[in-house]
Amino acid sequence: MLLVPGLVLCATSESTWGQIPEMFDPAGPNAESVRSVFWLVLAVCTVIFIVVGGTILAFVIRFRERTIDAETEPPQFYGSQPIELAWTLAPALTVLMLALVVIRSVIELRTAPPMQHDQRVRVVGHQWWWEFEYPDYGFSTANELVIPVSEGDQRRSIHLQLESADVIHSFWVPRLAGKTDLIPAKTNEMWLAADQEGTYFGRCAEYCGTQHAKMLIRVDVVSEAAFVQWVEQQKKPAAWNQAVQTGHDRFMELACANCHTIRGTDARGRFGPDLTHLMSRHALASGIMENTQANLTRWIKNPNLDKAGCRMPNMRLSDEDVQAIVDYLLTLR
Ligand code: HEC
Ligand SMILES: [Cu+2]
Repeated sequence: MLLVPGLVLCATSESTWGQIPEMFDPAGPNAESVRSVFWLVLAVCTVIFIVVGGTILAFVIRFRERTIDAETEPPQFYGSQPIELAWTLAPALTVLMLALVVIRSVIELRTAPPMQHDQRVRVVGHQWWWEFEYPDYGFSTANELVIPVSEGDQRRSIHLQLESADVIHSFWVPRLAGKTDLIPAKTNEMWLAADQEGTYFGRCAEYCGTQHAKMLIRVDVVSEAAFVQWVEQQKKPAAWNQAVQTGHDRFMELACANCHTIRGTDARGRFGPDLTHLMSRHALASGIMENTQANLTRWIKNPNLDKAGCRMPNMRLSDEDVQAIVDYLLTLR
């Protein structure tokens, strides 16, 4: 039964960002230590399973009743100190050993390694999207985290400061790190580092409401040079383009500006994603669809079509308004 929602979840990510979470293929030290703990625990449990299951099976066969003889009972034994001691001590030692290993890994994962050039990102979980703020550079983006690769003498650890704007969420990018919850009124921290350039996918791992399944994360790990270039681009305010003046004006007049920020304009809302460089993102609304003109139009016409119950209302705009606003948004590169 549990498999069904699991398969549905996988199918959702398959159709949008094309991958299923892969904790068995780590791309960084943090995910690697999670994997080794997993294998160790699995190995120990497998040995226990074989010993216990095997003994039960052997005894069932060896001591099964061969002749039906209800009159006499088999011989009864009571109490055996060595046996009692053995079955108390062996599990206690096993549990202690596993606990020590897990505690060591947890401490390791909580405290960042002494790497240079640390990068800080503030992650805020919202129903149902991710805010990624880069406090060192003064800009904010959504759903797609861009970080520099950590290799050679350019070791980079990324510090995430995790917060929530509403309910509990959980940040999980399996190939880079284990999960950490985002809890209202509390700040959690974690770090990660990526050994290989590439794109890694994740998702919210704590049920947070109806569209929890559509709260995907994309992490782009890029070279140092590409990262610097990306930061420079993101730092700029929105480009000004007179050809889309109507769309710009409609955006400011309608409620859009109350929920969204576009740096360099009057739009300073913080409730929804920052749209200053909207078109630099690959997907819309936390990975539910590709960021294309057609999808943008569909989204603004009625966000509920693709993300029912999402926190952006259907504004019932006229087709001309939608068209004008989309033309404007397309210039936000
Ligand atoms: C009540 C607040 C609110 C209003 C008003 C609002 N939005 Fe949104 N908007 C949101 C929220 C919240 C999201 C994130 C939805 C999600 O992913 O679940 C969002 C998402 C978006 C996105 C996708 C951003 C991304 O990076 O994926 C775009 C584009 C957008 N809004 C444009 C608009 C436009 C244009 C208007 C005005 C016609 C508007 N919004 C009005 C709250 C609002
Ligand atoms: Cu969530």
